Parts: sequence; C-alpha cells; structure tokens
Amino acid sequence: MNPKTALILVDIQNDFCPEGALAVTDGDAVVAPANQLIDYFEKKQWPIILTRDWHPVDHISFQENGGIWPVHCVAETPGAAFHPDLKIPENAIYINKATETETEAYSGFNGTELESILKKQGISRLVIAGLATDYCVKLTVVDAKKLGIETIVVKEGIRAVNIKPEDGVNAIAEMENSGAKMMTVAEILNR
Ligand code: VGL
Ligand code: ZN
Repeated sequence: MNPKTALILVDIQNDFCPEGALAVTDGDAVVAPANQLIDYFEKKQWPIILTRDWHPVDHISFQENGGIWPVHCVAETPGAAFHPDLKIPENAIYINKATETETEAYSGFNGTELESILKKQGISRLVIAGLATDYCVKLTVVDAKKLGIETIVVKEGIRAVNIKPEDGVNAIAEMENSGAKMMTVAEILNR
C-alpha cells in the first residue's frame, strides 16, 4: 500500500459489543483485525482515525425520543468508551459524531472535520473497519466513495446489527456497488 492511506476505525465502542446497550453479535470480533491494522499503519506512520458515536443523553435516535435505538454511546459514559482491548496509538485522531440532540449522523463524515482532515493530509485511500456494517460503516464508506477516495473495507473487520437478518449482506453489496473493495487483513498487509 502506498502512502496517503489512512485507517478509519468506526465506532469500536463498548455499547456495540456483547453486553453493550446496542450489542452487535460478535461486535468484539473486530478488535483483533483492527489491532493488526493499527500495528501496520503505525509502522508505516500513516494516520489512524477513530470515530465514535458520541450522543447527548437526550439524542433523537433514542426510543424514548421517538428514535429506533435503545440509549447508547452517551458521551463520556463507559458505554461510549472504546473497547478496552483496542490498541489505540498515542497519535490517533478522534472524530466524535452524532453529537447534536436533533440530528442523527451515521457517517463519520456527517457534521465532522473528517473530510477536511483527509484533505489537509492529502489522503487518497482509506482502509475502513468497525461497527456496524449496516449503519455507520456503510454510510462512512459510501460517503468516502462520493468524495472520490479509494476505499477498502476490511472483510473480517466489520459486524452488522442485522435488524433484518440480510441487512449486513445487503450493506456489503451496497458498499461494493459504491465502488469500495472488500479485502482481508492478510491481503491488505501483503499488498
Ligand atoms: C450505529 C446505530 C446507532 C453505528 C450508531 O455505529 O453503526 N448504529 N448508532
Ligand atoms: Zn448511535
């Protein structure tokens, strides 16, 4: 992989992992592939960006406010913390999203500095993994492709909410149709 590649780890937070408030089946299975990629990107000195769902307590996406989700990822609470086994490097870049009460934002680009950070650093390729395949990963990937960025999605580094059992599979098809490529960690490391 050439320079100008950044790693984006989407919402690898306690609430999306088993026993979390919005648990994704096997959500914590993304941690090991994410750590392999962190190690690789650190050695290359390429940017590592972590997004996090970072809601106010009264967020519009919560069921009690008419949304579809249980209360999750409330800013500064343990549920919003990154999975404890994630090997977050010191120079990681953090992107908080869906921080405004009245606005849902699944994509890491929605209402954040992400696009300008990538522009400033001249990033033309992204490797993306995290949670959840059918929401924040998908919307982040599709937005990256809309911006003309080459985008690789990590096959074993994503897991879906699957409100409908086919949601994850459909999300992968949508990401591929948007022009993103699916690759394994091994394929990325040996590229
Ligand atoms: C997400 C549902 C609600 C995600 C965030 O990170 O995919 N999903 N909020
Ligand atoms: Zn959320």
